[in-house]
Amino acid sequence: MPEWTLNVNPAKLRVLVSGFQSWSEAELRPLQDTQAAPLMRWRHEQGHDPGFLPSGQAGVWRSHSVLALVRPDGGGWVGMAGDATQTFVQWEARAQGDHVRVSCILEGPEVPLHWEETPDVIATLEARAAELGRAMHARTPAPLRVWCSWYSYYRSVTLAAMLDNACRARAAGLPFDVFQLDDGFQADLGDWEEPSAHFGGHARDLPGPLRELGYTPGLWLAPFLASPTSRLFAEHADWMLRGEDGCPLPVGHNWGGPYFALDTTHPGALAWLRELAATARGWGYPYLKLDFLYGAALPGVRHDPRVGRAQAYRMGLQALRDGAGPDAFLLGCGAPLAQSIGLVDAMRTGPDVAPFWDEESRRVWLGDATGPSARNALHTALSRWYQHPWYQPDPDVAICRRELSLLNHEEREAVAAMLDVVGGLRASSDPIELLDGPGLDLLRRCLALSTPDRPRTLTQSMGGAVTHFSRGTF
Ligand code: 9PG
Repeated sequence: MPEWTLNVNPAKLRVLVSGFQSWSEAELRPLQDTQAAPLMRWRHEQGHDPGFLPSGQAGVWRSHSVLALVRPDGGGWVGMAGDATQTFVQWEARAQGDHVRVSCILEGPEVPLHWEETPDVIATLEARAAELGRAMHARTPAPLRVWCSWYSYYRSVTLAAMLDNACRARAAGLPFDVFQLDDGFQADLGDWEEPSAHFGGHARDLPGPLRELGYTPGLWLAPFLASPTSRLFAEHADWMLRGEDGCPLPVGHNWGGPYFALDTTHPGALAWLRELAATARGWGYPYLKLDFLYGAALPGVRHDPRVGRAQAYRMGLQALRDGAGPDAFLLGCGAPLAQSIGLVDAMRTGPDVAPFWDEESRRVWLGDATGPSARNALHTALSRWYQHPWYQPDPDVAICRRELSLLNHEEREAVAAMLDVVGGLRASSDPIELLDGPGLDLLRRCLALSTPDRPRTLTQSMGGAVTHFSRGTF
């Protein structure tokens, strides 16, 4: 295990960390603070790497792929993985008396590791992140403007609501590129081809009318998951990732109970994934939001024990890419961050936005900042600004409506401004009929993409925003 000792006073340093996957926390904090360790052990898998949990000790910080220590003058140290196709690179910084110890665990084959002192942490982080992006053949297509059903209709979405919103958006001249159907259209997790009872149609009924309105159809899938009640699980229990006890491993808790994940080293599961993505494409969806992808990257017992979890994850994602086609636009969500480079076009880089600012009970008292809130989403997405060269970031939706929301005027404006700072995808979930004049104006501002000369100055403002967090603004 590579280790370094820095003769520097820990009290003077801040540490920049980034968690396992989209929803895991990323932040810049005083090194002597305590990294939040979630108290709800049964929820760990959803936001944290169960193989590398925060220690919960003051002065000990853990981070995936990237670690930076920042001095007050902006100089410091940067650690970065040189490759993530088969390896998880897990950093730890530990304050010890008058020095700091940094170590790095490689889970998977050896990869080049960059660990260096620099007079300019921001510049070095960006340069190293760009190198990792190039090494893994990152895809960074043009960003898209997306309407997504989740943050207003949640699982009750209907075909009629999708069409109503698309018609109203067209009539109002709202410049969306994609209309994306989220969770709720399917009978069960894994049974994607059967509609839910309430949807009022089939997912394949939507693309035709959307195209006529001038929008690209988008579809949500959690392709690596199977619920215990699904036909997929009943017919192919042998395709599931297993625990040491040989039983299918529960990989999270949502949709009213625990759920399982596919073992993406199983040839049957891989063929099924290719077929699923090809089917969605065949229904008319060239934009796929692939959610809960972390499930295939968890530690567990696999059909092919020689394949590590990072490689297994990429085999599953590659099968989806092969089925969807090279020109499909794939948005990763709930996905291991560095391990997805080159296979997705865009990536959610924080937890879900919610129509309220903060949920202090879960964040502070339960030590879990991976839950939905406007605060958690912005805090995390902003702290990953240097990941731009890995894919288009998706900082999640703006909320412009006043109905069905607890956000006040300042909070709505703050979300909109921060999304603009993050850049990448622009998205909204607002039912168009709930938007009054000021709401429509705010939405139009949110959908205005950054001009091409923006990133350089943005980078500077991002550095400023990140510095802000450490003063406790968020
Ligand atoms: C659909 C949603 C939306 C959303 C995604 C994702 O930990 N959890 O239980 C958990 C549940 C849902 C969730 C994230 C975490 O949201 O980010 O945009 O697609 O799924 O179910």
